[in-house]
Amino acid sequence: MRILVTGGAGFIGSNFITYMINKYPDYEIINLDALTYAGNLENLKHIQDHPKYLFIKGDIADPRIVDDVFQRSIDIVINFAAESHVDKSISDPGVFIRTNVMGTHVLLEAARKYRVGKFIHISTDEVYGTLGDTGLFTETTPLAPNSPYSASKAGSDLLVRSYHETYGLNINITRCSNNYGPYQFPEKLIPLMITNALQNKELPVYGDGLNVRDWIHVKDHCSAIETVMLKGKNGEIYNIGGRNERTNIEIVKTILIELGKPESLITYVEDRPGHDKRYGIDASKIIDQLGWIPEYNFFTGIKATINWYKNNMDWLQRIQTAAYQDYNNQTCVSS
Ligand code: NAD
Ligand code: TDX
Repeated sequence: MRILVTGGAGFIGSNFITYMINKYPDYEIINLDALTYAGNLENLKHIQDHPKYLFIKGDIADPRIVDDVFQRSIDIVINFAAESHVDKSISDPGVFIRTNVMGTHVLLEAARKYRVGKFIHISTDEVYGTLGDTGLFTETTPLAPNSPYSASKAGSDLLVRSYHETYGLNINITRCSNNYGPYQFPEKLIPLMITNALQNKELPVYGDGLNVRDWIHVKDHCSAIETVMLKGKNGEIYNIGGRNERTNIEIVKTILIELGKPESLITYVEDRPGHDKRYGIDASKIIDQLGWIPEYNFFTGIKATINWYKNNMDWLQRIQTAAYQDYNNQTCVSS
């Protein structure tokens, strides 16, 4: 079994590769990643010399590189590669369209040409837009993305769907809620707040802090993707979530308490434009039909995550000083 993971140097992709290499030592994993600012090969230092793991530096939107990679007889593609930060999509949407929409199209064309066995597209609950005070997103909730990021993800989802309907490509789309855990780039809420609190800097909370996100530990997301890989029904979409809805301010206060830092570090700042009020995932399809079971309790998971960042300040500082990019340059092999 040879699996192509795209975007494997990022937060979820690197956790997924580690999870799979440990659990399936006979599977071969190729990690194709462009090493944007969000790609960090230090996340995979522990397996860089593993005989079943190969890193290739390359852009999923480059048809030549992608074609080269697909000549290696790929059985399954798992597409994590994306621009993933909503705030960046507001200030610079173009790169989101290029990577998330056009890059996915390049991968789909190669999957079609080389008759890949399965194409799993890692998407997000943000494609459904926002919820009011009640209700949950199901797989049939209409798409109503509100940011350039979520619109580009919705666009890629629809392309993936069309390659199933038109060309018979074996596909699954997964839509997961907000992930937390080790190796998340410190631009996202939880690692940013932990980093700032550890360094006694202000914690910028958007608007009133009452927006709600549905948090899941990244390892539960990895096991859900594994489940879809093994048991997902051709053409199906699966929502993934841990039923852990929290307001942002609750998350921030939990971090401050755990780190023993004062609430005076909290600073309310101007709200994010188009800020989705609430996400909540109904994951009953993957649970009932495929037997996936999330394992992490939110309070133990978040405490372990806070401790991970506290104990890995060198990892954080190497991002802050850009030293991780030197490591990337020394380690990578271009296609
Ligand atoms: P991330 O930003 O940490 O990592 C993205 C990775 O993709 C990086 O390694 C980057 O170098 C790589 N990449 C970017 N552009 C590329 C390109 N053109 N070609 C090849 N590689 C490229 O993102 P993440 O948080 O790990 O998210 C991974 C996937 O999961 C994304 O598709 C995202 O939309 C989805 N997702 C994320 C969350 C979350 O909470 N983080 C939740 C649901 C879904
Ligand atoms: O500094 C901040 N202050 C703040 O109040 C940041 C970075 C965020 N926030 C708020 C905005 C959101 O309500 O916290 C919440 C979470 O923000 P992000 O970490 O940026 O995540 P979100 O916008 O919810 O999107 C995330 O989840 C779905 C990921 O970034 C996406 O890639 C994923 O698809």
